[in-house]
Amino acid sequence: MSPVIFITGATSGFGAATARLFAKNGWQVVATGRRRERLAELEAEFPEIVHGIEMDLTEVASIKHAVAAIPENFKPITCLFNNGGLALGTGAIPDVDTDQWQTMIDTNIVGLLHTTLEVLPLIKQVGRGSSIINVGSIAGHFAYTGGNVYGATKAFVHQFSMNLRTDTMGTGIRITSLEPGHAKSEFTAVRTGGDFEANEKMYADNEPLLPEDIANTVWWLANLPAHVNVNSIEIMPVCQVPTRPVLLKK
Ligand code: NDP
Ligand code: 8X3
Repeated sequence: MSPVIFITGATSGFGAATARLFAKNGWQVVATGRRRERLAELEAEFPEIVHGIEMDLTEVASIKHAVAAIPENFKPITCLFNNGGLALGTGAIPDVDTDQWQTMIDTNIVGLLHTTLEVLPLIKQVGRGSSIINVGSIAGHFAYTGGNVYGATKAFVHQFSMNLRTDTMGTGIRITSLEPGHAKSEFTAVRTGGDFEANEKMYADNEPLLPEDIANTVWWLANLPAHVNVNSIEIMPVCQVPTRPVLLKK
């Protein structure tokens, strides 16, 4: 049987690129996200290999329903890619929208927690050689104006990943906090409430990471020898430096 990767946020950016890379290279893929039409595109591209399941990370019932709906031939799970997430808003406190704060917390923290809890029994069946790869961000440890709650949700992802390692000690599961910097996807369009022009502008005069760069990193992590655990990875494009990492444009 082929190894299986369960991906959150497979409808765009890092998740979609990872789904395609793994599907092309002999893995089966459970692809999740809210946008059914994009899941259908992936299924059509890789019939029998990609199985799409609609899932909303902000609804615990939706997560439980999605995991319960994984077909038998897509079990057990070898890798969980906890990638789905978002930033909303760029305002400095107190110029913020607290509904946006709540959505980021519900998606990036609560959704990731419940996905992990639900998928864990299916990963434990694989044990040695399996992995959970959680998407944090450089925003989890570099402060920038307007990064307030988004960055804090990603700091949570880092520490939760380390704590999960201790809780799952002895199971053989590897756990990584994957922390990218500036990367081109729909991230800025979502953050700005659908401004695709702002999205293009953000990446126009620089050379950001591409979703494929993240997919290649996930591939490397998931295929490391079974005794190797990379705790965390910070990955940036060459145009971004750790002393001044933020490219946010007002
Ligand atoms: P995209 O906006 O391109 O993709 C985000 C994905 O998350 C989509 O597939 C979307 O699916 C999914 N998602 C968002 N909200 C929900 C929800 N409520 N339920 C289910 N799925 C949801 O951005 P990226 O690919 O860049 O983002 C992927 C991850 O990487 C995020 O966690 C982001 O915070 C993180 N990140 C991004 C960086 C960047 O510069 N791009 C840098 C560092 C980290 P759908 O809308 O169909 O539900
Ligand atoms: C996305 C990176 O710096 O735009 O997590 O917040 S940043």
